[in-house]
Amino acid sequence: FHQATLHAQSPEPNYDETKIPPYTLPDPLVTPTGKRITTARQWESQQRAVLLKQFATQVYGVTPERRLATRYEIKSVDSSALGGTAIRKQISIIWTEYPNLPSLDILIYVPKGVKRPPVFVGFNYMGNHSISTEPGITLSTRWLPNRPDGKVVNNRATEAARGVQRSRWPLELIISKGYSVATAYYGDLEPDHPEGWRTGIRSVLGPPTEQKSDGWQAIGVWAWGMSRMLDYLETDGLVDARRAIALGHSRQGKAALWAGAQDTRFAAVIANESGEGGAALSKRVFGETILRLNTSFPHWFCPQYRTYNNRPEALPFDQHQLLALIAPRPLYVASAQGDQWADPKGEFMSARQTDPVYKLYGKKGIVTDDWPPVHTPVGETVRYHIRTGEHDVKQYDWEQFLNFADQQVKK
Ligand code: GTR
Repeated sequence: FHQATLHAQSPEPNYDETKIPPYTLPDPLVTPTGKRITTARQWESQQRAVLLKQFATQVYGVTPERRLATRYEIKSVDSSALGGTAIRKQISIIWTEYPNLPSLDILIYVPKGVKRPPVFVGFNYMGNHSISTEPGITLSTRWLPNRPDGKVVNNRATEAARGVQRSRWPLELIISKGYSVATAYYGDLEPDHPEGWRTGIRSVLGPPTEQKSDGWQAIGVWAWGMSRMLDYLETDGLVDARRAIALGHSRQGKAALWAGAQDTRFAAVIANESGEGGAALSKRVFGETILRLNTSFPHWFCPQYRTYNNRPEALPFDQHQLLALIAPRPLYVASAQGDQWADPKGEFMSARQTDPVYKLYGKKGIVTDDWPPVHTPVGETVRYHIRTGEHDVKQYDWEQFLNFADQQVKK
């Protein structure tokens, strides 16, 4: 995507702490007119809406308000999944006004013998069949990115694609801890390429052809989709939708944060290696930049965001304020040492900066400026860790997320 333009305009990514240009972060408790917020009530009545609007108009685009009419179709229920430990259910959200629009196909695992457990809600990258080798999972027939290993060819999954991302979804562990999982393929809503909108939700809701500078794009669509999954979960007696944990990795971490910021029904949010446009500070120029993000992925953010290409200092806010919009709900930001592109330290600093807002609610976030060493989670209601290894979701990450959920969500 536009590699020539990228090279013409942007220097090599910076990985040198001493070469970060000086910057100041806006205080989340100061309003744009300079007024200081001192109570949770003021935060909610004055600052929250202002910040939400800034992120909508400057970064992710405005989420359309129009509701699409839906019908939920139960496709399968298997009460002896995962060796008899779980119920596996597949549900399609059908957009009834638009019969040609692909359905959103949800896959749910619920531990047996647990009454209405909390539920992790998050998109997968390669189709529901990619999270487990269980043959009962419908093989996605949607557009998928081709794989060099030949498991996805001509943008279609083959039987060999079952379970290709199962290491990212340790279902046995999650189920054994008493949690359920609801996932769907993010491409059901918009295939992840610049022309993907033509077959997705944006073909009927706020298409680019009608778009203003603050028109929503793919990250906005995926965030919206998380809320639609939650709509469904609220109708399913098997899980407790009041304890739904929005979870996302990388680009889906960006979407999960934006979903959690807008939709306070999510009881907690987990952003794994979400990086630039997610948890990482934009003004801290390290790893990926706004310019690179908008150049590689022109379909992710609203057109207005491009005006900050190469000039993050002009942003009237930074991503710590997006994280603060999750308050007072539990928030987990996770990084990996091998993922410098996502600026692990910038993710930590951003999470740290939410502390004054959590304090308004009597909650403790991350109360240290010291970036912790690997494998040392820090913080209470807001938590952070960095692990060794590359950009991915690992067993280690899930173990921490589950501990966190035990303490902050399950109770
Ligand atoms: C990268 C992108 C990151 C992150 C990542 C991912 O190419 O630059 O912002 O979103 O993809 O989603 O894996």
